[in-house]
Amino acid sequence: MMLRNAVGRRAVATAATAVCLALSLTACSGTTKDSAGESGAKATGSAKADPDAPLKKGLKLAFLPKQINNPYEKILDEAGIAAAKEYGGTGKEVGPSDANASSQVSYINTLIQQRQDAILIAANDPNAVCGPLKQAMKKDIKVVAYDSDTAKDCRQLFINQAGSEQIGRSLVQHLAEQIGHKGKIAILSATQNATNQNTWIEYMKEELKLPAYKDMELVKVAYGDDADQKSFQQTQGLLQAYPDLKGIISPTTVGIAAAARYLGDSSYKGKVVLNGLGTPNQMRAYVKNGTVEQFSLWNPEELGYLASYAAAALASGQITGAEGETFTAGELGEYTVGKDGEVILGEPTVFDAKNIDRFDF
Ligand code: RAM
Repeated sequence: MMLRNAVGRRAVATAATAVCLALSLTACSGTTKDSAGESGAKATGSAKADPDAPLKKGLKLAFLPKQINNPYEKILDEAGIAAAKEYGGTGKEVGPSDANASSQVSYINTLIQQRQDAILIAANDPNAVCGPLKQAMKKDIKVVAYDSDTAKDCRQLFINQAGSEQIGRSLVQHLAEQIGHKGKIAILSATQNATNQNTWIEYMKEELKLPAYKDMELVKVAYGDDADQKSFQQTQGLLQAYPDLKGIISPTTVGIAAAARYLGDSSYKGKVVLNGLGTPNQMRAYVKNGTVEQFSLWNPEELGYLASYAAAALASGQITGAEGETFTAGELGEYTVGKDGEVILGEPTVFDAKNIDRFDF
């Protein structure tokens, strides 16, 4: 079994169902509004899917994360590479050490020269990578965005961790409950161009417009660039500028861990609520010492695994990226391609002191 956390996966499903029941229906509907625009399937031209085509042997996959030194992206890519071994292919991870808008471009060009069968990309910018990705697709290299999307016509599929609307809205809902729907809040994001964070933040802002949040004010969106030290300093800056801040949402695993480290050693510990997206292994200590009460995430191993199988299905002609096509993602089972080439992994899980020790990633 390639997924290290197979037991954890079942736990995720169970915990997610429980969380879902505890949330409003809107938060659990899984609908996304961020999929307007051109269909990713267009890039495939007139190719027809053959659902019975076997997965080709010897496929070469390249994973291009936002940045290689991000522990979250590492989990995704290692799981995707392990999945490739399951179906007789090979995978590798290449990528920049910072998450700049254009830092991935030269890597894409090299991967095209190497004639990879598929490029999987967690995009640092929806448009900066588009030219080279279109070149790749012209040369029949399949392009799958995972974690963070490109513009829709620059890839054939986007493997999304969960519905973007659900992620954004539920983070506001959770924080609001923790601070009694009252007070100043801030967001500590990743880079200014990150497609995934920006989409989630749009939905956070939408949620905050509802009457339930009339006594809450979003005072600032800060950017830590998914760099640990910058995220730490941005947290410090937020609290200096807004000493009466009640809560911070950090929808990035790098940001939330750095913010927790800052808060945990400061007089704000236990006073300023921190919520967002983190990995249990990075956040465990802060949950145990009372700095953080809860945060969310999906299983990143599953996301990498699903993306890998989706790329193989594309490269084998099982699917083209058109809405309604289905494919089997190994032990995760069957998935359906949604609107605009989006495939959704599942529901996020909320982690807290009660369940965090059941997870190891
Ligand atoms: C960071 C990255 C990544 C995001 C997670 C939640 O690791 O910004 O893109 O999905 O956080």
